[in-house]
Amino acid sequence: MAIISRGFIGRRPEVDPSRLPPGQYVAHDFPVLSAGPTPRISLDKWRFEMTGLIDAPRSWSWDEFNALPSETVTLDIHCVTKWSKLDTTWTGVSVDTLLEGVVTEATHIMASSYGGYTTNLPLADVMGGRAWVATAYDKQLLHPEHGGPARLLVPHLYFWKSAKWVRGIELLAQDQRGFWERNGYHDYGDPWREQRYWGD
Ligand SMILES: Nc1nc2c(c(=O)[nH]1)N[C@H]1C(S)=C(S)[C@@H](COP(=O)(O)O)O[C@H]1N2
Ligand SMILES: [Mo]
Repeated sequence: MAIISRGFIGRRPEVDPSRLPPGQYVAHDFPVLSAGPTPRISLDKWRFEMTGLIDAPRSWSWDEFNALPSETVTLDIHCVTKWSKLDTTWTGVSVDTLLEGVVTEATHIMASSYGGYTTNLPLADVMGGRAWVATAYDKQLLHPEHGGPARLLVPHLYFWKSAKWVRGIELLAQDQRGFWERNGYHDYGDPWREQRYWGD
């Protein structure tokens, strides 16, 4: 007679604990976290703009943006509300590609979204193959609730830095706080150092 334990059958595949930042648990669904309603942006009006401290501002229409070289990457994301999602697959344009040839003295950026959300990051953190403007999740066009048409993707920082419905990046001469950063969230937001809130 075989004794089959429910615990054994029902168990999820083990997660390598070294992939989980302190205080995080693994989510198997894909939660939606939005501070306001989901903006609907028609693709013929959509643009991505690079402004601020830049020799010449840059701007792409949806078609121009989609003609840029893109990458498909699989990586882990970490939300400050403590869920992490492992091995998520995204397709998008590396911010390095968008910055190619830019001459700037900027040290920081502000990402802005359709709908008014903002979040700030050091310029260095969106360079070096660590940030994308993603237009697809799991090889499907990005669902509006998850930021479609396009969202910023900066997986090495807490997920509030990955602005959904992103409309542009402003290059800044010094740091400025974005929406959550003014409202109690940490300025930088490294999940491995648990930089969740002011003072962490
Ligand atoms: N424009 C915009 N971007 C946003 C948010 C938001 O409210 N508005 N929420 C942030 C937060 S707190 C998280 S955790 C993630 C959630 O992304 P998801 O809804 O695709 O899981 O988006 C981030 N980007
Ligand atoms: Mo979040």
